[in-house]
Amino acid sequence: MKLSPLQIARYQYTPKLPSMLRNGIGEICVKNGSATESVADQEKIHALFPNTYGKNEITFQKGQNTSTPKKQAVGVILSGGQAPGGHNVICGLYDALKATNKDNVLYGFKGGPSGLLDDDYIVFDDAYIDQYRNTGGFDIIGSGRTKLETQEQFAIVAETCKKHSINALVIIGGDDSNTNAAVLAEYFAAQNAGIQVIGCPKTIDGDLKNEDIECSFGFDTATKTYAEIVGNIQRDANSAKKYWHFVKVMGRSASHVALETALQTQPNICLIGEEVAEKKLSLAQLSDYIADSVAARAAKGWNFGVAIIPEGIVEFIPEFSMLIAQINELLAGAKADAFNALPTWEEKYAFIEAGLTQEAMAVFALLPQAIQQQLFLERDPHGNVQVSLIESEKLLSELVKENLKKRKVAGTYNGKFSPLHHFLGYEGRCAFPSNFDADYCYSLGYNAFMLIQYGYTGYLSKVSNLSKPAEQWIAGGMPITKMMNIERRHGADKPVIRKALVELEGKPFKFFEANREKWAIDTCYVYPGAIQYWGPAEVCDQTTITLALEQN
Ligand code: FBP
Repeated sequence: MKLSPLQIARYQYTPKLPSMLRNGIGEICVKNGSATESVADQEKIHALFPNTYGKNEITFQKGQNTSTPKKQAVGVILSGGQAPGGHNVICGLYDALKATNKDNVLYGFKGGPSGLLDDDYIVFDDAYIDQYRNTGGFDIIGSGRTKLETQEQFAIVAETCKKHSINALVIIGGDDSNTNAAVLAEYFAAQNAGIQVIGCPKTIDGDLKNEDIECSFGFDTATKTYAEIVGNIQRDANSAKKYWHFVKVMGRSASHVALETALQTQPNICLIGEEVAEKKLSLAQLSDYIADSVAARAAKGWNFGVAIIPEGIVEFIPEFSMLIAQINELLAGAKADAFNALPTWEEKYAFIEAGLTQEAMAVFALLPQAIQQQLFLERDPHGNVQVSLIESEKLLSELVKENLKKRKVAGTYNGKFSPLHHFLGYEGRCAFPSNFDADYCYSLGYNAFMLIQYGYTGYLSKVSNLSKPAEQWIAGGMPITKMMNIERRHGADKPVIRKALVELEGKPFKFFEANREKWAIDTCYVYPGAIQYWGPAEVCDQTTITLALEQN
């Protein structure tokens, strides 16, 4: 494999650990915190997790290591979408495991949770691990989206572990994967299987966040990468002065990625899905809002601008959700075959018109034809519309175009509107981790091993105080059950980790809200440039603005 100069140089980077983990394995002891309770539905969660519920929060501190020496065999998986820093979690885990006892073994199960079911693994050694230090991606062992959630699957995982004498598993994943980690930990505890389970908080989406998890890893690097690109686009827009750029950014339902990218770049427009839902905004209101900015800027002679659109926006527009629900119903079961058999779009359109309510049809009729057709193309395995595939950036720019035409006729707008479209997602998920993510991830992995060494199970590797320099970070563990509540999923009550959406009362949104009016009309662009790995701390070790605002 040919290595880039940056990759070679990044191999030399030594990730920074929190001070309590810096003194060598023999000098790490446990400080017990208080017993925990789940964030809601305490009785139900307790009943579902009788063996792992209510345990104490713990932190590590400097002091004599009192853990029982024993040979450890640990398995690790990466679960879900890629996030920068995943490799460093494994490197930190490996280094702590080997520093504790060189005979300890780390198994990497390949392709995500399915690797555990298929017993598809590698055993890490120094040479293999060294190729992945401080690099982006999940290619060290691959990832996957198979869910570990049934008793049958748990029994297979127990068999796999037994076969290799594995006494602990580390699951690196998002809210669902960590929920499943807690369920698996409870299963093993109930069976007395002698297998511990530790989770690590991953996702670029930033929606695995609560009192205990200040941010999931990968959010920092991904948003800095998107902000660099949006900044570059803004500079191009401000140079050429002829395009409006509509940039959709990943992040699933939550708008954390969009908000952070906007805080870093100060675009003219950034929509926040959670606000759209709260205010029940319609497509017409959204197009009006954007067209107001286009018109106001055009009046100053600026026929250019940048709008950031969160990936999940359409789910939050009430009339759009209603339309999607009706389309799902319209094409349920065999009705989809009848629809698909119709040879022309005109016939399909008539079928749709006959099946939707007047209200839903009015929304459907508003959509550009390309988007109308998209709603009937890609369906998920349940036959539902795949909302994430809808090109909302094109939908909105089309609606704005129509809106501006009407303004032209009314004489209230006399500019030019040439939209361009972008979708930023995969560009950021495997970037070289920023120093923050390199340090945070390595610490999470190192810390995960200390939790294993001290015998904890059903815990999340927790590193906090993240807006401070790494040496002031606090390492420890939190029972995953503390983050759980009961939610309705697929028609059943399930214990799950609560997903964190953007809080409209939170400081990041408030800051954005206080400034966006000016950003919409003036040109206040900020150009963050590329992530820097060497140089002054204020350039290289900055956290996200979201984290800085949340922690003052
Ligand atoms: P996770 O929730 O698994 O971390 O994935 C995040 C994400 O990047 C979302 O932002 C995006 O909607 C989704 O993954 C894309 O999934 P895929 O990689 O399967 O295309």
